[in-house]
Amino acid sequence: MKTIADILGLKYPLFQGGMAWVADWHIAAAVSEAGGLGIIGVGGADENWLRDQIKKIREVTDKPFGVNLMLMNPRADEIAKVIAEEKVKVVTTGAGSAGKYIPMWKEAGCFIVPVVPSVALAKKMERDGADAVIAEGTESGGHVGELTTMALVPQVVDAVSIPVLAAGGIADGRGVAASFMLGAVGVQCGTVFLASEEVNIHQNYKDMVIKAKDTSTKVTGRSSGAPVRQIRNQLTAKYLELEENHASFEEMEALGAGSLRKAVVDGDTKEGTFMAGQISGMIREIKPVKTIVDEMFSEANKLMGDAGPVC
Ligand code: TUI
Repeated sequence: MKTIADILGLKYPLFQGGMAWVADWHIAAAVSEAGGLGIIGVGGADENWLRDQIKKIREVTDKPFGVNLMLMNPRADEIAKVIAEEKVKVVTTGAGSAGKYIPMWKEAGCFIVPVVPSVALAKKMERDGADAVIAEGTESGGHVGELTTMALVPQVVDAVSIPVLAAGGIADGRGVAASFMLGAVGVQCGTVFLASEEVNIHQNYKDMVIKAKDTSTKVTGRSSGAPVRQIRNQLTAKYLELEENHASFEEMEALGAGSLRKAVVDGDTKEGTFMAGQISGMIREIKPVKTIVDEMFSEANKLMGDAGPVC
């Protein structure tokens, strides 16, 4: 039977998460060159930014890559069109339901992989024509659902007939092996690439991940309906205090405005939003992407023998 890596022309069944502000062509090209699927994460950027990023990645690699559309982006319609026009090989989506774009992307020949936090959304995405789903547990960084990877992945695997990739808390061969044991055919990792040489983010962001321990991340925004996991700092303390005091949505929005840029571009350790997953505590050093990926899969293959990803 064909593996997801065979279908997409990859060495490893590994997607890189489409991290807003972080996942530009630099990290995407490095992951694709290393044998995974690099993904350009559009986040809150516009369609012109995406066109430029696609042009740049095509200049530096001929390996397959993908684009992630964050569905809360106000310019989602225009960005979805660019994805189709550029015939991007793989499209992942987050923070919403991708249904309305699927026919257009299918027409363009894209392989469509929504990120889902629940069985209900996985089933809906399958009905709407998705080619696979990524079941993402709440261990992940950024916008998260409620269920853990351990509970979510097998339930999604049982509920749909399309391939399922696992995400949330995976940063080494043990996580890959565990994902396969849960029935996943591949993994998506984000946090581990924050501690890579190639990722185009402020050094302070990388240092925050390296210094983090198991309990260093917090989820803010559960009460306002946009829960976001990030490394604890002065901003999260203020945010959680506002939430406890039932501050208005507007007050909390104002506090968070522009804070991801402050983290990624300015390295503002006090007022930036340093989105990262719970597995940050296991990540101890900055490595080249190729080393991260090769180590992850040689460890997974050792652990799993013939049941493993075989790559
Ligand atoms: O989307 C992500 N992770 C993200 S997006 C992002 S940008 C952002 N910044 C600030 C606030 C909010 C977003 C940073 N990280 N992961 C995939 C994911 N999707 N996690 C959870 C969901 C999700 C949640 C609810 C998907 C669908 C959903 O409801 C669908 C519906 O409409 O029924």
